[in-house]
Amino acid sequence: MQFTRAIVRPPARNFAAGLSSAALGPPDVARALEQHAEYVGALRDCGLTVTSLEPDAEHPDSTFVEDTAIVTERGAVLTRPGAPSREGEALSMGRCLRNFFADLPVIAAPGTVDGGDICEADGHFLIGVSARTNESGARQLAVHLDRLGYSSSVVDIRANPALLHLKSGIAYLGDGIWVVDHGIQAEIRSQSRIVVRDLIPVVAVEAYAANCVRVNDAVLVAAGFPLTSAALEKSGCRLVTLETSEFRKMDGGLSCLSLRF
Ligand code: CIR
Repeated sequence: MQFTRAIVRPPARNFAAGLSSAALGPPDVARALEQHAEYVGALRDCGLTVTSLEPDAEHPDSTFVEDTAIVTERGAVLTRPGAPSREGEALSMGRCLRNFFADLPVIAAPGTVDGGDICEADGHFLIGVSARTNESGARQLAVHLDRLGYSSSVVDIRANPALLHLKSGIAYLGDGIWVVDHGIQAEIRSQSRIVVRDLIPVVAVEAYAANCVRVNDAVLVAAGFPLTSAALEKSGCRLVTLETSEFRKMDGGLSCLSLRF
């Protein structure tokens, strides 16, 4: 899919009050803002028009906009994020997305879905069931996607607590190219509805690098993971390397920082 737009939200001053299991210390908010600005610059360089929402200090995790919606070529679905402190983030995202999508179905309680658990591959959606996305949310999302003409299947990552979200461990780059964390390779290979032409394995010491993002003709990758970057380059990807240290401290990566459509 060729993207023309992205929605982002810079971190608020209390970004450090968000959820984290990373044990890497508190993020430096000024540095996070710089890294965010570089990320937005990279999206613009890829040809995207970027809508930047106001920072939202009521929701310190709200810079991770990806979790609040599933946006496709044919329509969007507003999620109900699985962490109670993040549930309210969907409200303002809904206001923004209604400018682009007349029909915006929502995931309803008791369902929960975090967008970070949803991975699209050529019209098929992998739905990660995780500590954040529950079975009710996955079922509701599958119905909404079916109405849009998309197929979907579930990948249960609950036995893999190192992965916060499905896309913490996998990325689809198009043309059958997958980037996959060492702990989830068998699960991805067993998915019968996707084409796996080239599986780029991510070794344990570089696990964070699995969260990379294809944006048109570029792949955004996190700085500091030479093995994964070398493997991606070997597969013919044009890499844009970005520093994400402050978002990593809050369990976030490159995909989480935008909705792309
Ligand atoms: C959270 O725990 O919800 C945030 N601190 C990190 C969310 C990262 N989002 C993502 O991977 N899609």
